[in-house]
Amino acid sequence: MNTYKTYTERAKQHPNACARSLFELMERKQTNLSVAVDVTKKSELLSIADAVGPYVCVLKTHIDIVEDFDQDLVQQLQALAEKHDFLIFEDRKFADIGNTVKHQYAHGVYKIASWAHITNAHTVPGEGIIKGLGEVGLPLGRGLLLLAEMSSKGALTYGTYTSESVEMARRNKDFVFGFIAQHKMNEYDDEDFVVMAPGVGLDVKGDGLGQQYRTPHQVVVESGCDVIIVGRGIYGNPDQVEYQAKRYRDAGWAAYQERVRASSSSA
Ligand code: 5BU
Repeated sequence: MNTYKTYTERAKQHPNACARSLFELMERKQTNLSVAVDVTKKSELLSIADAVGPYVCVLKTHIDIVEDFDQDLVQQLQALAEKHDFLIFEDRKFADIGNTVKHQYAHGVYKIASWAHITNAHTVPGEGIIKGLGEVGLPLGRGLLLLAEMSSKGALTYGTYTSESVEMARRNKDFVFGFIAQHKMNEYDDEDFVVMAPGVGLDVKGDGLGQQYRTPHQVVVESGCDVIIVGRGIYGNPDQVEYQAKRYRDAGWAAYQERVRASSSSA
């Protein structure tokens, strides 16, 4: 089934509050771009977040790589999220038993649940990981993405692993609103998982460490993903951050519009 609704239509119908806010924000700002800001200095993270802020729906962090992390960083990130109207996604990739991830999500140095609207988890430990994270995240209105497919070469996330991950999401729709994946994951007319896809680049095909890049057109039009995640393609050259953010925003949005047009003309 290859019909695609607009983000606005999906916002109106989606049962998950986090997905609704994301779709509304994407349409309001006309962007399906998420920037992955993988830098190790607080000042650099904040300055890139401020520069790309107007062009993104989601800012993706790896907070544990920031050498001078402090609570002020979190407050400033939250202020930028307000200023520019974006959601914060901590790409924590939780991967332990429910009881452990609960603490990793709520406590420790980072207190991720207190500031990240979205986080993600591997499904390798089984469904307890979703239950554990949900005990912390659900009361705060947070949303969870499951890692159904990775972008890197040789990843073991395929076949039964991926389909069982989708089954886990189906059983936990109150908290899980989608996937990190490389393809659209919906199988039924009444389901609407958000797919955020990393491994997006317009200029190179890989990074020599296993990453594999596809274009926004391949990701959004051909594979039906909803949000493109771009890291080094945007912040790799410090002089071009804003220019590249705009370029990827335009490419991602054009791909989305093409998909909607193609879908309405074939309906
Ligand atoms: P890049 O610089 O565009 O290659 O960064 C990609 C980001 O997405 C980086 O933060 C990764 O940790 C993240 N990522 C990924 O590349 N592939 C995956 O399958 C998952 C996350 Br899950």
